[in-house]
Amino acid sequence: SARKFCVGGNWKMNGDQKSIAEISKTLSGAALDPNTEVVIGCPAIYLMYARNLLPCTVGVAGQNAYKVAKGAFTGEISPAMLKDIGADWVILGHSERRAIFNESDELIAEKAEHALAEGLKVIACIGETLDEREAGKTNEVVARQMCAYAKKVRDWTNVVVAYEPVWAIGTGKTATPEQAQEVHAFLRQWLTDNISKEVSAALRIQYGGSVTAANAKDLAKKPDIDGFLVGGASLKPEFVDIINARQ
Ligand code: G2H
Repeated sequence: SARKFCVGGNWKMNGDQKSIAEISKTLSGAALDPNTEVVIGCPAIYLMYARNLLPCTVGVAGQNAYKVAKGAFTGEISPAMLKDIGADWVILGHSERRAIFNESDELIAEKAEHALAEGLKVIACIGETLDEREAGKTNEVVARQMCAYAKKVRDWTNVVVAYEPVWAIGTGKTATPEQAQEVHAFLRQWLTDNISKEVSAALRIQYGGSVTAANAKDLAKKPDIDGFLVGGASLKPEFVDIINARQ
């Protein structure tokens, strides 16, 4: 497709100066597919450090950012701060932010709106829980989450959607390529029906949830899977093989 393959690493709350230097060295020394856009979500405290060590072709992302530029919000960071230190991206609405930190669809959408207004690119996460899938509510849940974003996002150019079924996250239980493609195709149709044909054709939809070097190639063959958001495996050398999954 015309959509550039886009692979995100999500280090979550992992890493230290030593391990980040090692990962950066691995990525600097590797032949990364020039047709894949790569971005790494790094703990905020190490963003500048990682930015300095990673190849300049690899983007860095915050894993969260608040919905306003500055002020009395102890413990938060803003999109303006991410931009200031050389991060071009932010991951928003990850299921861990939703489940552990009680972030609502509405708050996440407000964060996305503000991050985009500040010139950041946004990886907008969505995904159903196991209970929701077993109740047959997968499409309903991802549509609700997309609706919330759509209320606040006017221009989708700088948005990548990450579909991450919660039951597949960090569990080693990857969605099969068919299961993932089914939801990605639903999302593509949802975009056509609710946003526009143009946005539907252009918007990248990543799959996330226990992606490894072993399963990335088959997932990457599916027509509506435009990349990955990778947790555990992005901390390991196999991340290179995931970046190169389309080769
Ligand atoms: C899903 C994913 C990265 P993992 O959270 O966003 O993590 O690949 O470890 O399942």
